[in-house]
Amino acid sequence: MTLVTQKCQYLITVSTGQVASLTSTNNFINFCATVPNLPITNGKQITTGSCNPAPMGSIPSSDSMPSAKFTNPKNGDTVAANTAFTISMAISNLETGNFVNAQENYFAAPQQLNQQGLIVGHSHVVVEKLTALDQTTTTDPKTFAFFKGLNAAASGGVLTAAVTAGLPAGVYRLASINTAANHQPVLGPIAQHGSFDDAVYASSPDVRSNPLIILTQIS
Ligand SMILES: [Cu+2]
Repeated sequence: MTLVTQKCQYLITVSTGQVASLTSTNNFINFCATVPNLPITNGKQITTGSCNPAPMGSIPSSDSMPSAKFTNPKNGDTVAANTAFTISMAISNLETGNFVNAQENYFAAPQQLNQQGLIVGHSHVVVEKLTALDQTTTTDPKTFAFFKGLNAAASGGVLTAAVTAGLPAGVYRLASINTAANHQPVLGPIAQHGSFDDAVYASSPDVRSNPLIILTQIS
């Protein structure tokens, strides 16, 4: 009942505090001309910012929205410190294994769908070190402990990434970045949807110096 009510409010009422949308008669084809302080996005990863005239592209139906769930490590798992392990993530409704040159074509083409109406793309995983599992401060996206583009197609619906050097002792957030082929985050057709990405929290304790942490984490 509550959910239905909230959904209807969202769809029907004009919420106070809404800001006016920009409007355009030509789908903003010249939008970047109105942002003269930024260079045009050119396929490179312009770290100082840019304006991208590429359209968002093809949007899947609500029955074909991607979803992902880590299968290793799972939320709350403990991983041995400084020991190789493999991240694995189940993924649905994404035609994985499609990635363009990230140095030449980053964000340079619209999202595309395959014959079945699924987004053509790939995924990435990123591991960020936290100060604690219940950290409430935001992280710095420029800093991470591990990052990997998952360029291979999923095998049996599962993507994998080898963390060959393992991770130092600590607590971490592991998150997915599910994207279209040109590395832009996937776009869905409706505002209210489940997450297209997953995030789990795992620790990599030092067995020798923190035996108590290990026992608490495992129990
Ligand atoms: Cu990518």
